Amino acid sequence: MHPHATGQLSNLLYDVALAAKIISGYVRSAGLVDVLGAVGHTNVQGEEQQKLDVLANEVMKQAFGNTGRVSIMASEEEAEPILAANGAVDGKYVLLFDPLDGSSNIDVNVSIGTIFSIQKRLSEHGCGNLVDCLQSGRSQVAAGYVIYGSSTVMVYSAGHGVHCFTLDPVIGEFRMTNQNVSTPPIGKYYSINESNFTRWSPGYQQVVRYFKGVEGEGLGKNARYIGSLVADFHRNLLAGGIFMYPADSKSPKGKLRLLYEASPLAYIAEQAGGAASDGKRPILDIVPSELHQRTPLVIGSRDDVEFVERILREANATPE
Ligand code: AHM
Ligand code: MG
Repeated sequence: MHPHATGQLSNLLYDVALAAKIISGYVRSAGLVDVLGAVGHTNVQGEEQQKLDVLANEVMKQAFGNTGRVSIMASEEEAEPILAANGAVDGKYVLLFDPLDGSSNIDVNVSIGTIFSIQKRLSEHGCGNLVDCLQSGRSQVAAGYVIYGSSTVMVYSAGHGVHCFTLDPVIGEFRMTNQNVSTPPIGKYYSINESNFTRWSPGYQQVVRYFKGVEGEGLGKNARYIGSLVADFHRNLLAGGIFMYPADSKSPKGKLRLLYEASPLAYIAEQAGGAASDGKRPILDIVPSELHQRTPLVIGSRDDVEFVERILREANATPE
């Protein structure tokens, strides 16, 4: 498919796999060694950092920073972009990541994950800058996540379908366990933090009433909410379903981050035949203006996402 390929992107994906194995090792030994609990300060998002957040962030920086393949990185845990090898390399890729997503689940043995997004650097040479990080999700060259669940699974797409690899602990390597994943067009699950119900717009409240089956006909779905985006997304990807984190009166721009969470998962969703929206437009079409930009997120089975967009449109068109 790519006769002029240099192999750098493939190697970058191997770097992801290496980082995933190291982080998985820490996660699997949590409780046995001193990696649980908070570090005692907050990150750029104003959220309390956990020891594993910090460890995973360091692992990611070390796994990619000296390879020569990446010139600049950005992490959900750091305020500013991170220059690879202190700016000494001009690798052609940009890496954006959430080193350990689902912080609130770390200490209680619930699935957590690492999310990554790979873009090509815009400038030909040099060490990369903020502009390289602020590209729309549509221009990602690869993206994916690793879920530390009942097994460790790496899911990625480089624009030709979605593929899953399970870490075989016996040989210490990822083995392909699911090729060309296709998500059902209509799902059986809906996933949303319903404790925010009174903070949502009437449109989202309506959507959830339909999904609960208290209004509308035959739309009732089963509720599943883990509180780890990667885990909620992964279940819905395989079984069919929709995950929503709307803007609300507490988080008027939404809670989840465009570059480290929404965009990479939107890329996977679309590659698997699903969809991802901020309620009005595809997540992948949003051109970010800030590194830590937040967005509402509606993601999963294609028809379910379209349904939500329609209900929101109709609710907005209805005079108060
Ligand atoms: P984090 O990146 O600090 O872990 O926060 C993101 C997480 C997502 O994994 C999850 O979907 C969401 O926050 C859950 O939020 P809430 O507890 O408000 O339902
Ligand atoms: Mg996160």
